[in-house]
Parts: sequence; C-alpha cells; structure tokens
Amino acid sequence: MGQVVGDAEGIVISVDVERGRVTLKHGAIQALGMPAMTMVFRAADSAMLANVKPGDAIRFKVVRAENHFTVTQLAPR
Ligand SMILES: [Cu+2]
Repeated sequence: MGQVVGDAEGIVISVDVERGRVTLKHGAIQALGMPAMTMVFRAADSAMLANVKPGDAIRFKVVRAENHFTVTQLAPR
C-alpha cells in the first residue's frame, strides 16, 4: 500500500511532545478522503511540536502510510 499525502488546515487541540503526538481539529482532507474531524496524529519529528500550542490555527501536511497518519509539516496560518 502506497503513501498518500494530503494538505489541510486545522486548529491545535493538544500537544504531546514526549510521545510525538498532536491532536488537531482539521477540515476535510480531500486527498485522504477524510471529512472534517478531531483526531490524533503522529508527528514526523517531535521538534516540530515545540512551537505550537492549543488554540493555534495551522496549515499542515499529512502522510498516510498503512493505517498511520503522520504530520510531516506544520505551520501557522
Ligand atoms: Cu481526520
């Protein structure tokens, strides 16, 4: 099963730097066929979570590989 990359906008709900997880309330991600929802993502690198906090409005890239969703880029918007 190949990788699929999607772009989306969201709001940070919570951040777990130690475990490299971020919970985002995101809009629809067309490339992944995913409707708007709140869910937990893996972070490709925990360091990318150091500068975000709950309530931040962000734009992000997410990669789906098998059944895992990993955020590979995260930026304020
Ligand atoms: Cu989702």
